[in-house]
Amino acid sequence: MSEVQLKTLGELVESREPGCGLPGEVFIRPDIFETDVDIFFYKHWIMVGVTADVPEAGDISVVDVGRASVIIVRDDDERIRAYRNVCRHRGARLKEVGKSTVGMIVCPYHQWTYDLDGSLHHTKHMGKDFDATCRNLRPVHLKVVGTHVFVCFADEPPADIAKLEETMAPRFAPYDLQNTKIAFESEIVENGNWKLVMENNRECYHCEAGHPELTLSFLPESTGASADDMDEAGRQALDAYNKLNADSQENWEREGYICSAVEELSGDVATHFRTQRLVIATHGESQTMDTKVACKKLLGNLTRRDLGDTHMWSHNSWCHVMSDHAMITYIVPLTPETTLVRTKWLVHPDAVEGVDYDVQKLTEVWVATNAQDASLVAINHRGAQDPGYIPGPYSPTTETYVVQWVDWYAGRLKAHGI
Ligand code: 3BY
Ligand code: FES
Ligand code: FE
Repeated sequence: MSEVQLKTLGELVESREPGCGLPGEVFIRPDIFETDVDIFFYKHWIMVGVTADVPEAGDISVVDVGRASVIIVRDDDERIRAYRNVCRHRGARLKEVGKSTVGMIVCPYHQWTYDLDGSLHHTKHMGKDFDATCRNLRPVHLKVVGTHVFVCFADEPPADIAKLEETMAPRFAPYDLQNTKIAFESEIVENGNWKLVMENNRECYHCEAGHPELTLSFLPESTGASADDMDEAGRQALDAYNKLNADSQENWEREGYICSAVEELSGDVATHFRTQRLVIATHGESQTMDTKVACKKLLGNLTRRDLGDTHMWSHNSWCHVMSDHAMITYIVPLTPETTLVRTKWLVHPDAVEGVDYDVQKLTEVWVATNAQDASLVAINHRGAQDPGYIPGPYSPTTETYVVQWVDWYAGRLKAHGI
């Protein structure tokens, strides 16, 4: 009996037609999933939370990523640290996924006890020669950018996160994002491979039909449609949009709010990101149903409501930061066919629910958008598994960031010898 030889991931990625999607196999094969997690989630910087997950000393947030798990903790000096969630005795998981508050980290198995700075503080029965100083929790590399918590499990994390840090720090600064609270968070398990979740996020081809709430705050012409595809009215609207954007950006820049697009999306860079400040439609304030702020108390010490939308993409996250709130999402692959999508809505820490903001109004656009994307990802995943699927061409105008996303994926595989 002859065995069917499976193509390698490298071969499958290379086999794609120029300008077309990846073959369906890369979205379900367990061996490819393992490789993806190993390269894209263990060897690159990934976003795993926000500083408001651990607002006080002793607060802990645990996030599982593949077989790895990270404990994010705010220590007694208010510093945020990250450790492998593995006991230095016989490896028991120290803390379950989610948030808790502790004085020390105590292993549930034989009660080895660690300080919040990771040092092994107390053990029983280990003999007088036991050197506790060699058994501290293993640190995980951590960077806080704005409020985003990035970690990297690799021994030597990619150094090019410096570009993301230096780009984003001054853009996020006016919002004082470390001084925020979580007004609401949501967790969705999407029925699709993580790469399809990311592809979906990198295009707005589906927005007009798929996101009636989100598009209220998007100028339709901002979604990447090309003038070639428009009628005269469309072209006029595009010109008006371009002018509004240019005028707003000039005005914002004059006041020190950085607007320009920065993209580090090529396969040569390990830390993939994009940012830009964009105009919000109609009232220009926030991604809400009426495009006005959902929270009366603005972030930081802001007084202007019309600061547009500063977005940032990384390879496992996206966010929209506006004058009154920030909406921040990150993803974690769970299985080849499922992906966890976590979203947090941040507001000023002194904002009072029911007085300054209403959770429903604050969240309705992105709650709806996330649910819509979940079903789009699910049908994409299912159809791409059909033996009859032949990947078709991406739009050269509205899907250029998907093309770049797939090229980045291919480039990083190559960089890791795949
Ligand atoms: O983050 C965004 O705005 C995503 C949602 C849908 C399309 N898009 C660019
Ligand atoms: Fe943690 Fe034994 S495994 S104390
Ligand atoms: Fe979408």
